[in-house]
Amino acid sequence: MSAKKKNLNIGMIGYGFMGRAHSNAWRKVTNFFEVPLQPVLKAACARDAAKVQAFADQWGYASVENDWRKLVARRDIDAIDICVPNDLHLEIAVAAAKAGKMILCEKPLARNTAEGVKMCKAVEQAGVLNTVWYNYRRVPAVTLAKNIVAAGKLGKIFHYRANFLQDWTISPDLPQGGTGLWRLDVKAAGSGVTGDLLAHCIDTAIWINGPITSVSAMTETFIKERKHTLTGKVEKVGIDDACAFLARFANGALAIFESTRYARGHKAEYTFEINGEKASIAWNLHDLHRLQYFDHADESIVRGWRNIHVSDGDQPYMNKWWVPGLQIGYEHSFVHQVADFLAAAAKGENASPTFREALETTKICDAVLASAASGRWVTIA
Ligand code: SOE
Repeated sequence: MSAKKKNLNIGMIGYGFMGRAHSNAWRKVTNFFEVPLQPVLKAACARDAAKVQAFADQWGYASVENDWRKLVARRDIDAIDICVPNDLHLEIAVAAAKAGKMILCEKPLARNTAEGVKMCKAVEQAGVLNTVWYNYRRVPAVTLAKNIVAAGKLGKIFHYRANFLQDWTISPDLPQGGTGLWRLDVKAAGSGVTGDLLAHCIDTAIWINGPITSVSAMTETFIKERKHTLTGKVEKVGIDDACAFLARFANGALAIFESTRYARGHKAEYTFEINGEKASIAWNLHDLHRLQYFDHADESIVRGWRNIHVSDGDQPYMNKWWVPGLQIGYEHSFVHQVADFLAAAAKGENASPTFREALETTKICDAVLASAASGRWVTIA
């Protein structure tokens, strides 16, 4: 550990899929990035004492807590990393902000806008650094897409198209609720694919193409009842299993978004395509290190879609990794988020997206669900 760097003591709440992805990022970041703060895995926290101890041992956390309130109250913790189901984000974030901790919250920010507004107020009143883990922004090919659009290479944007397709909830025997399945329980998750998957698509879209002004959506819950893991009873399913919506951007572009957990054969297929006056770009999470690019300015006899292998040192983040031609993967997007967070935190600044920025995505998710319920276009407030 560097003697010169100031430590940043991390308190991790949760040990599931995201607890692992974030812990990996905290552990790896200093090996590859010259960050000004040294993250220290100080404590992992979860209710299940045996499981959280095993997690702490595996990932190198120095201590464990079984009550997040105790973790938040600890004076030796600087930053709280929230990796628990969505229904706990608000309470933990508000308490952590009051305790003066920096907060990194897993996406989506909250179950709905009302909760998100309270979270924004809490971090802003306390003046604590805050960010939300929308990790796909920091896949180098996605960051490159953002940079290409920002540089004006596409010209006026006409269309934005995004999908996030999965197939893991097709079986009616799958219960809802509890560890691993809280995403099917509307009380814990807030919504289904809209908050879980379309939130990613929306975050990337508004980051690259600016504000969305109105939406018209349809949703469906294909399996209406499922056994609840916690109650043992068959209960109504409150989440959206699938959602498709049309949108208008403030810059005049039209958009189509679709997400489902019922697209047999698709495991985590997040794709987007942007069509502009001068050029188009397309990206697919299943090939995440590639960016497809079509430039109308190319000489006509060689004009066509370029398949850019994003691994060169002058492409985003790539000079920190291997040598040109050698690609990186999913977990690196989290490492990049941590690297950006630490660089900003050392200056007392926030890394994007802040809670306030991520609230925009939550507002759009709420508008999408409201539109699906009413059958009408909804304007984003
Ligand atoms: C759901 O299966 C899920 O894990 C989301 O919760 C993540 O945010 C997404 O990145 C992958 O799919």
